[in-house]
Amino acid sequence: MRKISIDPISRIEGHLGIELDVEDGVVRDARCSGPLFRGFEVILKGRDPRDAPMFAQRICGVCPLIHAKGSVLALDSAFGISDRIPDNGRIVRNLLLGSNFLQSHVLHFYHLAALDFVDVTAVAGYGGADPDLNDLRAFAGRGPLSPLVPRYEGDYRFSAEVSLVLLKHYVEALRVRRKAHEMLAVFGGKVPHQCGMVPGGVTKGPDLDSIAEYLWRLREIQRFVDETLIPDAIALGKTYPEYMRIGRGCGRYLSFGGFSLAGSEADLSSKAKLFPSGILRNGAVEPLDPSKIEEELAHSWYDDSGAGPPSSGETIPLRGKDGAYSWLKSPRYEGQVFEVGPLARMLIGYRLGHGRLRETVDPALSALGIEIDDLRSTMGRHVARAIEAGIVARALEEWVLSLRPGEPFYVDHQIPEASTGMGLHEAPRGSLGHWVKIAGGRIERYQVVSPTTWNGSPQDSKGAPGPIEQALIGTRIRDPENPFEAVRIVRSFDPCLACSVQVIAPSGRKLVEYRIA
Ligand code: NFE
Repeated sequence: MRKISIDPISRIEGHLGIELDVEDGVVRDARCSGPLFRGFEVILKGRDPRDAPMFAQRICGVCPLIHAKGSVLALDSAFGISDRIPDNGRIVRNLLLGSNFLQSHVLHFYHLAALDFVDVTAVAGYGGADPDLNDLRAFAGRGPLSPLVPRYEGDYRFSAEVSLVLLKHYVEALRVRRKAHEMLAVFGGKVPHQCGMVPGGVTKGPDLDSIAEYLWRLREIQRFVDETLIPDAIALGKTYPEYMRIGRGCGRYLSFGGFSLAGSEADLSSKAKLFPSGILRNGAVEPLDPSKIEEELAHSWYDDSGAGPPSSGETIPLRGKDGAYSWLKSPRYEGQVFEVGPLARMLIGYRLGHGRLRETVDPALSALGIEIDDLRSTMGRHVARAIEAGIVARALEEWVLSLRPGEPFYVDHQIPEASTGMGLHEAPRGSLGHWVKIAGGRIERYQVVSPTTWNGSPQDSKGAPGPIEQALIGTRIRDPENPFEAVRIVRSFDPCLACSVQVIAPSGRKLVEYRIA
């Protein structure tokens, strides 16, 4: 048995390590570990509940919007106003979050994952006049610079000519992301930590200027998504067809649903959502029941007494606990392992025949010559994410054009002395939940379960590995010194460790000392 340790994995958000046991060239066991502390749940205790969105969105610079949204949904429900949010407020919230979805999906494909398959060193041989490629060549020529190199050496199959086209898209994608940030700032004031989304609605109502400012940027991004991102993802799928089978994972999928089209955002069963909620297992979609979510701690550095539903579970750090190997907890639904993210949303929505999903997905499936269930794989996650960007971009256009200048965008409310609230919504990387308990008008408890906590979770009490671990197990590794297959699988989940671990010790007590070698 050979052990491979990749720690930290580069080109993801935050610190994630994996350890693989490899025998006869095949991964027999995998451990996925989040080695960092964060502190938001504890920081929020004792504060005015209205502080929560401002603090929570600082959990992560990549997906701050969804933490603002999870938080305002939890507070809307705690304040008893979930079904009173004016349409303008609901729609502007969608516009804010949707801008971040586009930014995040473009970021992941080009700047985090593509270089697993595209040889960036092809730019060294570029002799043309394209300023983007010349900039990239100059940057790469400065030496071994992250995020380009060092890297595990993959089997790069695109010709030098096609690689240069894809690398040009890599640079263009930076400008597209800036446009998406600008779109967000139209209604959110600033990025990454906006000030538009608040309990009760939003702080800025629509006017014709802001609608136009948002729309022209959106149209540029739409064009990039339709004409560049989706074709590039399909080209990747065609060029690396075996990755439609590699890294399949646990085969169960979960979605909290999101982007309300009408009515209360707290109504999880609503069909009026861009992404439906549901549980996909054994080939069928079942309704989501949030009371069936529990966090297990068998292999996490926490005291076991804190296990249970997020609404009552505790976060009691216990570094050095026997058998533990991660600061991530293990969220489970009815005790089972579930994958979350764009692939989960697509499989659930497709099976439910939801909205215009089939119209968008079917052409991509036929271009790839595959069925919907073939997407359950490393490459399927990339394709699903790209297609989803197209779906979100189209929906954003409809939403921004349905705003009504001059009509309400916020509802006034009182902060209750005592209450509880839950905010569930889909994030770019999957299902996100915020739970709040208010006592004496202040936050008494706050709990966050992020998408990467689901996907990157360690083994549970029954010994079932988490989704990323299951996707790694069974993979053939050609060269243990150069395990590029493993990082390709891990990156397809788009993990974010900043989001996944939010605990610190009370009052600065030292929990563990790291020596950086
Ligand atoms: Ni930090 Fe996040 C998203 C959330 S992932 S990126 O999307 O919530 O755990």
